[in-house]
Amino acid sequence: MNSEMSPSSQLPGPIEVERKFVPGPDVEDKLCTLGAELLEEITFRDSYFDNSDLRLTLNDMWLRRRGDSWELKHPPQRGARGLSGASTQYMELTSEDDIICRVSEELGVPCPLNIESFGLQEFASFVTRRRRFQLPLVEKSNLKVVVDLDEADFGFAVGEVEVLVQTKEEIENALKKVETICKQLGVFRETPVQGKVSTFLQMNRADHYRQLVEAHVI
Ligand code: V4E
Repeated sequence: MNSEMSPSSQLPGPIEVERKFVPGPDVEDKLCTLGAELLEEITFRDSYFDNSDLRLTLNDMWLRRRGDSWELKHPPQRGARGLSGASTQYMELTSEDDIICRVSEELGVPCPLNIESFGLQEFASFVTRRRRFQLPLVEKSNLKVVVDLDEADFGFAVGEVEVLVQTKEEIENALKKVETICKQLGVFRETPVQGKVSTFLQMNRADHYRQLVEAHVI
């Protein structure tokens, strides 16, 4: 039985349930009021890759190199989109073997020895300065909530409330939790807030951006 058939079996990676927001000037004060603790301040470069047909991103698959590591985000359900309402759900793969397997399946090519051998092209690259906060654990809820405040080097800032879950059954609870925290921070919006990659494409690669909008990926 594979993971598609057995919802509670171990998935190849965690599912990231997240809601983005526009960070206002008082968001750090609000985080403080909620008892959030600054976990880290980090700076990293993300470079995103696809083939010449944009096969990955048009199917809502996001392959990136963050620093020295490869990561792949894709919707937890095949054929579905990661964006639902104003929140997103993506499976995160970090094992190179798992990434090669999933990407080769999507591109319809045999598995190469390494990710570079797919011969994909970089379509976005930028540096992010991130301040990551952790909210205190609430009794009876084992959901760890993290809030990221990101500033990208192309003049764009975005925040996100994020919960990682290990099974599909936990998604519903995580969505509710993320929504509640957005309301408590005063940043809740009914409609999705655009992230860094979408904004980068809108500013620098209008045709790629248009195709993603037409495919209802962003
Ligand atoms: C999934 C996705 C993209 C890849 C980038 O994902 P994102 O979560 O925005 O990046 P980041 O740097 O915050 O990653 P983290 O450090 O949290 O792992 S680009 C577009 N998508 C799809 C998408 C969408 N359709 N709508 C929204 C609101 N976000 C993402």
